[in-house]
Amino acid sequence: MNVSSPLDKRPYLPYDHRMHYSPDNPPPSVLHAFVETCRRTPSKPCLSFEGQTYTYAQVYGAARAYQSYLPDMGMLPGDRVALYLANSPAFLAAYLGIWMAGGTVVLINTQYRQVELHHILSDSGARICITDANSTAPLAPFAEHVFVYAAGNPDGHLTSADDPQGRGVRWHTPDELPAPDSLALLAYTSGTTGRSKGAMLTHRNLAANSAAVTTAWHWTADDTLLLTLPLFHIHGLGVGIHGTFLAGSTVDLRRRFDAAAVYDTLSNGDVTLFFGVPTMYTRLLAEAAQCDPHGTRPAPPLRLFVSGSAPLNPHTFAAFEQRFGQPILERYGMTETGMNLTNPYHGERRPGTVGQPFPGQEARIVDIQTRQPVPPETEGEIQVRGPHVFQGYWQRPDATAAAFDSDGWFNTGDLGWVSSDGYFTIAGRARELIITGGYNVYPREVEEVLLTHPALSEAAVLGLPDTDLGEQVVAVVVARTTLDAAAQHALATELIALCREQLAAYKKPRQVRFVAELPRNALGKVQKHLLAQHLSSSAG
Ligand code: MLC
Ligand code: AMP
Repeated sequence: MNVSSPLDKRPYLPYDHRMHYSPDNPPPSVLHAFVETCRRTPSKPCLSFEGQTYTYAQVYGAARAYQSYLPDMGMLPGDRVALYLANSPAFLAAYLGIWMAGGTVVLINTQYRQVELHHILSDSGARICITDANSTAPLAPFAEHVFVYAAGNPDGHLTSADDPQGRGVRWHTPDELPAPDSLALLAYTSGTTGRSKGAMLTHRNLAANSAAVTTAWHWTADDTLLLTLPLFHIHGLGVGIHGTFLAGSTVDLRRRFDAAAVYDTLSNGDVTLFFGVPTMYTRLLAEAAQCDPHGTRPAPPLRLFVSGSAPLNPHTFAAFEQRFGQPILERYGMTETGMNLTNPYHGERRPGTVGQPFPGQEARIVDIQTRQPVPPETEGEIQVRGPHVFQGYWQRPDATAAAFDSDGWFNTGDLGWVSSDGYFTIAGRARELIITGGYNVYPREVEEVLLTHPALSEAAVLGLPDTDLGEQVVAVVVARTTLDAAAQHALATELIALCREQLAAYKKPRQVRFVAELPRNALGKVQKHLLAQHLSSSAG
């Protein structure tokens, strides 16, 4: 699809220096918005992390250092540069620095291991991978193909954090920053074939989405976001960080989610926004019940709680409202599109639904077979369209063509329906996908690893309901020989360890069940719904 080269000086509309971005007036890029905030309010706190606060000028300075250094590492404008970094100030500096140098960021989950790393590094063609001192080991096998650079301080803090006021800084001018239609991100999203695909998002896509999100949620420079989501996925990065930069606000960034620490921070009144996956909300409720069994403490004084990445159980919604004094705002998004649908900021937040299109975007339901729009209350596939939708899959014209219809609607692969008053409900998935604690697992990828074990003849992976994670990964396997209970137990342990070694740890099966054969339909396809029914009725 049409992705221009970086820094190509293509003309674009001048952006509004008053910084009231909106879907009608998005910045050319998130980087433009960031630099504009730096220029206007250099000494404003941008980021706090483990006891240290960094101003916008300090983050800018650290990003600029990457911009200068990357060419010394051999980077050329237009290169893809991989980030394999945990949440830290260094992540943000490297991220912005790659953009300043005209590069495309390739996001990699730090839990990824050999199978995923091999695929993403070779598919993206990244020649440089920025990591931290703690994460270099899994990259060792790839050191011949990518230049592995361990960023700054081992603890992820910024090394060049002098000049908090940004005195003496010459800020980038807008025309020194990437062109809106150049490629900002390659975000890998697991594919139905087991091979993940790089979703190509331009600077324009990201800026448009963030302008819609900040407008819909009334996000302003006065906000402080508590962010515990990982930055290598679109929820933490595209919603949390890009929104912070567009609004010119502050982020309290954590290395990871810790229910006790989050509950504590929410209660002390220093933050105004919290974004999480449903598992975080169920864990926060459990934490509140433990710390305040009678519910006598005042509700945390936050402005907004947002949930997404997986379905929020209406019971969790109700329990949270009762305990925390406000309804969670549920929204729906995807790596390929950023955020698509949202419950309203003002107005009814309807449990079990994901609300309506963000401003400046469209969404509709089409019949699975005919691909024609269906009336309200009728189930079909959700399609979305707008300036936030990605440009296609990296070097996968086949997959790109299949993802869009001739009018430019993107097929999300999610099933749902819309009420007569315009609220969308997600009813299921057209593709095989397990969502566990907000992370996506494609069964095929796990099955392929399981089947490398010589003791197995067949394997099927599926998701079963889980009170903490929403769904848990379960493997159903057929052994080549009959095994007694002890041998089954030993093999199950081996299989889990095999997946743990080859794949991200959250993809490993939590249970392995042995069956004599897998149920198949007349075409030979494994009938996973029958397996799920069977396992649910014989749980244990
Ligand atoms: C961690 N583990 C998981 C898991 N997270 N297993 C299954 N599902 C998960 N989600 C495993 C670890 O690998 C580890 O395995 C063990 O559980 C304990 O790890 P942990 O680090 O203590 O986990 P914890 O901190 O409890 O993490 C749970 C969590 C986390 C919910 C906080 O999973 C999380 O941050 N999820 C958010 C994911 C996210 O950002 N998704 C957005 C994608 S973008 P072992 O073997 O080491 O013991 C998207 C678009 C959109 O979806 O709409 O937003
Ligand atoms: P990813 O590919 O990691 O970007 O995950 C995107 C998928 O997460 C979507 O296609 C949905 O299946 C799911 N998802 C995101 N938000 C929600 C939500 N609020 N409710 C249900 N599913 C969601």
